[in-house]
Amino acid sequence: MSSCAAAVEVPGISLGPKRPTAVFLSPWEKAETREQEDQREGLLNHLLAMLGQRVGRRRQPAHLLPRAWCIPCRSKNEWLPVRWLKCLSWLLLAALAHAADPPVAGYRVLARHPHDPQAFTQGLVWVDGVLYEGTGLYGRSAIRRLDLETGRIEQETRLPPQFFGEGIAYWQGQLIQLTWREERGLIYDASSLKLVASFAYPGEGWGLTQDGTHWIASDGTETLRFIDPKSRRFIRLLRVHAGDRPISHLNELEWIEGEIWANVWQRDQIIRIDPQDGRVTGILDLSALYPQAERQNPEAVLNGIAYDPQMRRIFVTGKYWPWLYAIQPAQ
Ligand SMILES: [Ca+2]
Repeated sequence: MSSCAAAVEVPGISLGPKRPTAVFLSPWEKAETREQEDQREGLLNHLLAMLGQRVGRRRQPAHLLPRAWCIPCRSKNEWLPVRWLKCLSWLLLAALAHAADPPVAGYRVLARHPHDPQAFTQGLVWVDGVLYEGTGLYGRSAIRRLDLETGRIEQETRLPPQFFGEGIAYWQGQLIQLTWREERGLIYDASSLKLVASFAYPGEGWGLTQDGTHWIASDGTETLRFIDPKSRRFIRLLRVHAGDRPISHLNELEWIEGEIWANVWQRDQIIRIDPQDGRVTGILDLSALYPQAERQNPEAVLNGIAYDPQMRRIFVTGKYWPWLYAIQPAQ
């Protein structure tokens, strides 16, 4: 397997060419491209050839098998049990693919709080006991301060109708909010929610968080942008991957104890990302929190992560979700 160029230093705002997709699929996973299918087929053939040589060398008693299950060995007057070898190749590939998958962790629900079911949640952040939410859609976008226990909107600033609000992050007494395709970032005073400034932001804005030094933003691809808060220039790109598989559609973000946690658009899983190399180190499967069967709207996807470091609880919710959950991952 090839290695990943995970962190890339870039001048200016160029994101560079997209790396071709390389995938290590288990036998039953659906290949999304011809390249993936060919790679899997090649690996299976390689395993089959390797196993065939082994069996031939050890003079496996293939004559005990029906002839229909065997193929002739080129160098010797023997028959190889090719169907057995094929099965073994598949099992080996499955085991290899499974070994490369990040572990899925359990969690426990600490509390469930009401959440505005009309909120198209795009950003969530907890700052010293205060919960903020950024919402999207044209004409309905806002930034809000919420009462955790009741879900009541304590204060709200609406965005101009031409702005589609996206991720939010707290930074030095201010809240930063990205916009989807308007290429502007908005800055609010955190205590009054008054818009105090804006800045140019090239490309699409999706999720936003910060690690104490940089802002970290997603744009719907597998690449995270590290941004210098002063110059607002992109200073580093981080490609997120599980094994050799790029993980795209990264959405809402949260910095949690040295890791980046990310929603993946239209998935009920949150992934944990190593900020050094972009590797997915774990997965939290939240599909049982608000089951798909109960959702009225196909856009009601999991989106929104906030972290309370004092009580070590993680708040999660989604677009149009009637509930916001406080959870703790299993140790
Ligand atoms: Ca967040």
